[in-house]
Order: sequence, then C-alpha cells, then structure tokens
Amino acid sequence: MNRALVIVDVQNDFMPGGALPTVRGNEVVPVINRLQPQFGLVVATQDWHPANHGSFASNHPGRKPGEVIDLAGLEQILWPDHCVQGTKGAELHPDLVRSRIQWIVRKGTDPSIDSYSAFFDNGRRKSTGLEDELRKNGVSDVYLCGLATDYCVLWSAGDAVRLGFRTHVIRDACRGVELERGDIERAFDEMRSAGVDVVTSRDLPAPARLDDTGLELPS
Ligand code: VGL
Ligand code: ZN
Repeated sequence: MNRALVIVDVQNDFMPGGALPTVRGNEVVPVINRLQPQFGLVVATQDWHPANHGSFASNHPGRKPGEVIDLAGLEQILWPDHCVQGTKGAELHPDLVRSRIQWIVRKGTDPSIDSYSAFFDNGRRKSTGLEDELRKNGVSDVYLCGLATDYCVLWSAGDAVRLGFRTHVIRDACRGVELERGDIERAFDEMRSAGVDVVTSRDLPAPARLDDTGLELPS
C-alpha cells in the first residue's frame, strides 16, 4: 500500500472570520501538521477563483449567498466572494506546514463552473491532474482532510472512490460550513454509504517506513 495525504482547501477564507467560514476550521491545522510526517506523499488543494467566478453571488445581480441557480447547466449554490486568486484569503493558513507538500492543485479557475472536488470540476468535464499525480506515485490509499467537510472534502472523497482508490477521510482533521444544521454529519453518512472509510487521526495505521525518496518500504 502506498498512501497519500490530500489536504483540501486549508485557506484563510475558510477560517472563522474569513469570507466563507467553516465551523472552527482553524482547529484542523495542528492535526494536519501532526499527520503530515506519516505520509510519503502529501499534496494540497487550493480553491483559486477569478473575481468574475460564476459561484459568487456578487456576479449575479439581485442574488444572495445561499441561493441556488443554474450555472451553465449545473445546480450551483451561490457563495460570498472567496479565495480570489492572489488575495490573502486564498492563501493557505499561515501555520500549515509547507515543507512536505509536494504539489498544490489549484481548482475553480474557470468562471463558468465550480470545482469542489480535488479531482474534477463539478461537471466532471476537466480533470485537475491529481489522479495522474497519484497514479504516477503508485498510490493505492487516499487519506483526505481539510475544508469543507460538506463540500470539497465530500466531493473529493466521492471521486476518489469512483476512481478506485481506497479512500479514507480523517474526520477530526476536517471541518464543515454547516449551511443547514446537520450538513456535516450527513456528509459523513454519505461518504460512508459511498464506501469511504471514515477514521480519526488516532486510528491511523502506523506509518510505513519510508526510503530516502519518500517511497514506502515493504513491511
Ligand atoms: C468550498 C464552497 C465553495 C470548499 C469551496 O472548499 O469546501 N466550498 N468553494
Ligand atoms: Zn469556492
């Protein structure tokens, strides 16, 4: 087994006080920092929208965040402006350790379609390249953590399962938006039904021994 840690959208705008806050999203940072050394491959995603992005309520006169529209044929929840390319809000949380992150996937760059999943846009039309990166590294097991449980983590987990990876979500290293009360728990239920292994950071199997290139050695 070769496992990868995928850190989803641990960005300032998803922190308390940010443009699109998750509930206590800052609490994932120390947990994720403790997890990172247990993985040979660590990648991160960054929600990275142009200012004219179609998921922003501000780009639809008369619409408010939380409303649902049709965006180029797909159902789209409207959000406050968030993670605009090059802004402070789009940066990774300043305390997130970067030294082990080998690759950063930027998503949501096309103004006409949102991209919750780390793997594909919401229409599954274009790939982000993450699947290829994981396959190149011989990854069998994807461990997801980050923000938001009820959107980007949920969609990433579903795609990881469909792509055939053994998929684990580390629940204490995730936080959600909870637009509606219960969304976070429903997201975990949905993941379990889809075949995702929902674990806590305490339950992770002992880290494999890594060789000096970061590949797992056979146990
Ligand atoms: C996210 C809503 C809009 C997320 C990103 O990272 O979960 N949610 N954009
Ligand atoms: Zn977004």
